[in-house]
Amino acid sequence: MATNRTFTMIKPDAVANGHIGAILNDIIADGFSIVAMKYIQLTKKTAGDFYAVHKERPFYGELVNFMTSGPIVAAILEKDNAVADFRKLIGATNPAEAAEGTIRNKYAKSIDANAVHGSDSNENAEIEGNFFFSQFERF
Ligand code: DGI
Repeated sequence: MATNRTFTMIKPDAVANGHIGAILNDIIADGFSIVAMKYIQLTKKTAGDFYAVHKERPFYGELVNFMTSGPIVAAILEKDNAVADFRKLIGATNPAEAAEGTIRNKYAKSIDANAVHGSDSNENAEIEGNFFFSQFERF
């Protein structure tokens, strides 16, 4: 399997609840290495652009409000089969349906405040990583 990259955010709920360290630990323990990382608060414009694919969904406004409600950690991660393995590590979108031991099962409370983002394809991983990081910010 080829080594590739995925993009993640530790969302405002997980940051506010003090889970940054535990989540990074789980990510590293699962074999991912950190290629880029930053601690920032999204603006409405940035969050709106990032989630533009969901613009027509009923929860779009709620999603943008939530994602701008506090700081996040954004990161690019590397591992063999990174996109699929990371989706497995974080679990289902709705934490009530996330498998035991997954990050969303352990640290998330609701479908909107679901602790972490993980890219859903190699193509989106590339687009999302480029959205947040310049070539001088990745290693
Ligand atoms: O790829 P995922 O993050 O697992 O899920 P997604 O791409 O379908 O949705 C992106 C985010 O939008 C998700 O992490 C949380 C939010 N979301 C998805 N479905 C709902 C939702 N938020 C609310 N309030 N209600 C939903 O049904």
